[in-house]
Amino acid sequence: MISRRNFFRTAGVAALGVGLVSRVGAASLPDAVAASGAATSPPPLPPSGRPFYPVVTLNGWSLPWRMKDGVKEFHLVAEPVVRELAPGMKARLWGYNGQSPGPTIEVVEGDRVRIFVTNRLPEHHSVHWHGQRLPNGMDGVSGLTQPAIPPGKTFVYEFEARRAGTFMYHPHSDEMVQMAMGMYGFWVTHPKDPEFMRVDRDYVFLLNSFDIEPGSATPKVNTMLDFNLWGFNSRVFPGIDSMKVRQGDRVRIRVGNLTMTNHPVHLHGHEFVVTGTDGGWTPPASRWPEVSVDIAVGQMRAIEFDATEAGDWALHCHKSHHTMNAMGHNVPTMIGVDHRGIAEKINRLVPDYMVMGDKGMADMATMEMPLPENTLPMMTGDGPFGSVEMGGMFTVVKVRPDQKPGDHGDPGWYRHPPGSVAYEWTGELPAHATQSSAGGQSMPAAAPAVPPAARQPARRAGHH
Ligand SMILES: [Cu+2]
Repeated sequence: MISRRNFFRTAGVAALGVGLVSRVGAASLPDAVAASGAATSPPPLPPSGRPFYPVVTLNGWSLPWRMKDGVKEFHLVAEPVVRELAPGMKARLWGYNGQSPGPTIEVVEGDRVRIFVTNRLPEHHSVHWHGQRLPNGMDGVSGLTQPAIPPGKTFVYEFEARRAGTFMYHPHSDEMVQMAMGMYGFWVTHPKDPEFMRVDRDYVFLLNSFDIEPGSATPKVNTMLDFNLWGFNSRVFPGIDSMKVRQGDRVRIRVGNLTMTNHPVHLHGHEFVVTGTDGGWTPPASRWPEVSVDIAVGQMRAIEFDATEAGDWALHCHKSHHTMNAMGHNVPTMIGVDHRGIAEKINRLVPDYMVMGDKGMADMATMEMPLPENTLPMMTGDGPFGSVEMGGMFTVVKVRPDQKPGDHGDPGWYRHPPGSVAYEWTGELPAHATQSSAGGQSMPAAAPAVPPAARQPARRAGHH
């Protein structure tokens, strides 16, 4: 069993000295523990209370609690935070206990739970416990079920975790702004019987999105759909940790969506079933095999599969714009356009203007681009065979025969058995395979002759 002290050390967390104003008095408040980084913390076994198998929060951690007179007490602190989205880019967000998203709260069905919420934001706040059965006055909708928590104040929520399942928490107070700034977290109520629906690996993460102008660090909170950074738990590829799995493990991945659009989450190499929603476990007769599951706004889906196939398997949103990092969506399509002459003319006005994209956009993953400070290439990430040409909502499930039970260490890239990797054909080719079907046919090109970037000298290369 991991001790509380050891847990703090492994999780890289430190106690915060918080100036608290509360009618219960500072002496009776639980520690406000804060995480200092974006590492995935190994799951601590519960040091007190009823037993459960903890979840692993991708690039996140679970909030420690204390037991007081049979009540499980947590302390959430709503506050401005700095979150590294991926190496090379930090964002000024709002979150809980040092990070966005906030820490995962783990309790057991039937637990009496008390959550102290301290508001260190510059504006008022409240926390809604999405999906839970609880007294109406604990539902956290400011104005409707409680007065908003003013800056500097601490409110107390208390209820019984009546139903096992996966829930989210998020503000219900200036909600659009506070969620656009990164405020949300996961809540897992484990079943009373730890063996019920037992799995070997149990991951949780939230889908999220930000609109951060390259060169700046604060999200634009009024953006409705045109986000430029798509993440798992406020990280973007290549900043998202991989999931490490032993071959044959039963794996559960719980994914919540608190963005402004749906995300079809796709797993390679395996079929899965949806075993849970935020409404509870799905009845077994309602499950069918899938390789993608569309997660609508405000929904959670728990998927489960037997990781029978060894390898490095991609797990990503299937909207291809969501596996890109910051880029301009008003870049014209230049495929098939000969713009060498245009580039010469533009270079007389903008000396370092670069034309690209006439053969596709894959060169953007590897070219040395003049990027502003504090932003990320549109697609990147080195794999064992070259650039992965991805960004955003993308990670890898690493299935290995020799990964030890409970070991979340990185085994490195998969070593493919000889003869099991796609290879180059070196034999003869039939004639129709050596010439383009479109060859010799005159068709108009898709793009305007002069890209808009040429009219915006400050935005070099039209790539942001
Ligand atoms: Cu998506």
